[in-house]
Amino acid sequence: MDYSCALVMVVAAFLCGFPVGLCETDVVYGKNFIGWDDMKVDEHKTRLSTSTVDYNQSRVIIVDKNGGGDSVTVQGAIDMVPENNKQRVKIYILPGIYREKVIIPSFKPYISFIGNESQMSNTIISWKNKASDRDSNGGSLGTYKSASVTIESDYFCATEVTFENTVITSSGESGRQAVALRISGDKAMFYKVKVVGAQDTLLDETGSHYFYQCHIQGSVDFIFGKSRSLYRDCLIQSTAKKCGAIAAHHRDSPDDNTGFSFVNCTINGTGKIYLGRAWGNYSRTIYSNCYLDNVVTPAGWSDWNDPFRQKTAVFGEFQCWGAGADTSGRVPWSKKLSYQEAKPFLDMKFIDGEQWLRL
Ligand SMILES: *[C@@H]1O[C@H](CO)[C@@H](O)[C@H](O)[C@H]1NC(C)=O
Ligand SMILES: *[C@@H]1O[C@H](CO)[C@@H](O)[C@H](O)[C@H]1NC(C)=O
Ligand SMILES: *[C@@H]1O[C@H](CO)[C@@H](O)[C@H](O)[C@H]1NC(C)=O
Ligand SMILES: *[C@@H]1O[C@H](CO)[C@@H](O)[C@H](O)[C@H]1NC(C)=O
Ligand SMILES: CC(=O)N[C@H]1CO[C@H](CO)[C@@H](O)[C@@H]1O
Repeated sequence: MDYSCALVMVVAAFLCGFPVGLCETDVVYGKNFIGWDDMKVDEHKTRLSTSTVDYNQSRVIIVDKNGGGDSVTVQGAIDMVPENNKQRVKIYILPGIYREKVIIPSFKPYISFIGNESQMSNTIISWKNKASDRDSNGGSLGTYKSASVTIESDYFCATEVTFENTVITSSGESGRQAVALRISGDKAMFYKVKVVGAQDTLLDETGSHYFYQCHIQGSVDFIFGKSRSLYRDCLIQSTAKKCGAIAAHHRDSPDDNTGFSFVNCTINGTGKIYLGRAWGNYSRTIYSNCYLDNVVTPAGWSDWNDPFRQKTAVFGEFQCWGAGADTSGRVPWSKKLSYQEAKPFLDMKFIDGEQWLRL
């Protein structure tokens, strides 16, 4: 889109107020990849001009709970994104605690959540639903709908934002599953993002996802779902009082290309936790080059009380170190991987990143 078109859009903004319609004659399809530019806004420029279009011609919507932006809520900003948008929309969230339940529907792709670089822990989207809460029909909400933030669309990315669910649970009481972030859209990247909860914190539901330099905190099954995801350079922190588990990857067939791969992550915190529990016969979780503190229980892995899964679950470790990395007490059916066996899980190829990430 050229500059004159951008001008037209600015004028349109004055004529009809927010939201700005995209320039109809010059719509280009959102690029089918995520790059660093998608996680940046030039805050200075955005502030100075009345334009809501940044230097890369993507639209910027500012969320400021104090009223200085385009919306005081995050959901308000999402509501301004046109349905079936063809271009990236950057939602720049100023520091503050946004107490709201947020959902990005599947027909709003190419959305970025961007927080101020130095304020990840102060830019928080927080809600407090748990699985046993009632929905509008009087039934129980269930785990999936407990999410504080739900992303159903593709090509989502986020940086410098905290996703939180404040429900507290002491080791797995029923009905207290409380998701902070649920991602079911395909091709998503999370960079320097924090996800905070207790039981069932991060529902990494479906699709291919990249978590880079993120901080994920919880107690029981706090990363769970059916996705194919790479977690690189992340801090995975247990808040379990006694026992808990990090990953509950769900896979029912040996042909599924899904799995959770943790590479160069730090695993620490409190309690004694499993690296993973087998949800479904073919659950797949791999830890490579990770620092495992003594929070990891010596047995390492759980078959979820279904011994049959011991034959088919794919649970492996490659070159991990730290007090929790001693594999001598591990369940005999987990694997110590060779480099060749670990290789497919070590980089972005595992999530077909070469097709949709340009980093
Ligand atoms: C981010 O926050 C810092 C500290 O409050 C502030 O100085 C800065 O202007 C903000 N914006 C950007 C783009 O860094
Ligand atoms: C591993 O992660 C640490 C910190 O998270 C980072 O400083 C380091 O560069 C990473 N190493 C590799 C080989 O990626
Ligand atoms: C876990 O590791 C992080 C990052 O290295 C560190 O800041 C934190 O203090 C550690 N927490 C515990 C409980 O060891
Ligand atoms: C898992 O394996 C068991 C034992 O073969 C089988 O009975 C069960 O149907 C399998 N579950 C699924 C979901 O395929
Ligand atoms: C895709 C694209 O146009 N990226 C540009 C965004 O703006 C920065 C700063 O002007 C450029 O360096 C990028 O090349």
